[in-house]
Amino acid sequence: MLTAIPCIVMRGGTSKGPFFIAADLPADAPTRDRVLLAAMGSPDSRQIDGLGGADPLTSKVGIVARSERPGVDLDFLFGQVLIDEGRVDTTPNCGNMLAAAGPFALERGLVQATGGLTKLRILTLNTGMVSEVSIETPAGRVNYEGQTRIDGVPGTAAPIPIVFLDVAGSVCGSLLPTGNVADVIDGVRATCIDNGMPVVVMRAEAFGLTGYESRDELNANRELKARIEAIRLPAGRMMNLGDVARKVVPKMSLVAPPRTGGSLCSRTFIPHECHAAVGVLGAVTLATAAVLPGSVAHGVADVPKGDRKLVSIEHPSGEFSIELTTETAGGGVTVKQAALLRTARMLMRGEVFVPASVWAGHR
Ligand code: NQM
Repeated sequence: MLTAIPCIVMRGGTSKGPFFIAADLPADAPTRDRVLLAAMGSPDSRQIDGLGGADPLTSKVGIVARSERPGVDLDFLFGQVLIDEGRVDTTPNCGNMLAAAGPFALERGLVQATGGLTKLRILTLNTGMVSEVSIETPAGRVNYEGQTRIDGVPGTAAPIPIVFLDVAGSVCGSLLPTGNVADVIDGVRATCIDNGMPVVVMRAEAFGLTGYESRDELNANRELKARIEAIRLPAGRMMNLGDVARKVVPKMSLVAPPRTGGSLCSRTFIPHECHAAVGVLGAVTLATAAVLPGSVAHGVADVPKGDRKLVSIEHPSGEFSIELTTETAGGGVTVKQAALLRTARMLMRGEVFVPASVWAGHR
């Protein structure tokens, strides 16, 4: 016997995965996670018995509900479904999947369109982050087609601007959770920072790299991965994340001077595979590191002046621009707001089937 669960497969930014209405899934988290693992086909390196794409960027799920909180339209829970392990990690945010949460909610009637542009305030339950997402809704329907290009996705689509309102210390409790703008971990200078995503920023040079290597080249470098993990484990403890051996944060970013006219070049391990581009909040956090005097990134970044600036993070498949609003006082810099553009697309609408032995459904 199989249990059918309604879902829509959405691309959100440079990620994709099935989106569910929270009430369509089991209420208790362990059963919910077993259902998600069965739906995605984990654990299995090919995810052959499920919807997962056998890549961290396509092994993600979104769970959405109408919010009961004042001033918030939707609650969004992001799940990173591990591929080789039978686990769902809900510790971090995902700004890419977030871009698809609003269109999904409109498609499923959780919220109604308000004129040609629908602005939704979405609470990401993973970290308590609120963002304002704008979706084109001419004649009350989500418009997916448009002229916005984001690197890592072919073609163009309708823009989905996202404004992050308060992301400092999203998972770690503070922007610089070690209390320092730079530390030395296992002999490598590192900035441990969380402005939406816990990230350890290090110079590519410290690993004998240029920082311009391809994703495939870096993914094939086992020695490098072992070296990075040896730094990640103590960094996780220093960042108030405890034992991170089985967590997908902190992400590990290797940075170098910009090479294609941007502000900072990056290669980010999420945390064991190199990202094809860069995560949304990973990019916000890297852009923040780039403007913080004394950080590992600041020394190599080329950032525009002024308190409202576009910081362009170069990555393996292009660049990602973040508009930062900063405040400079007493020699210190504070990031007040980060804004960026994503796109999303509805790919498939239907039901996913999981064995009834995993969950028999709501009765
Ligand atoms: O940083 C990948 C992605 C992400 C997360 C990752 C993300 C973010 O590109 O906000 O979007 O860092 O695991 O989807």
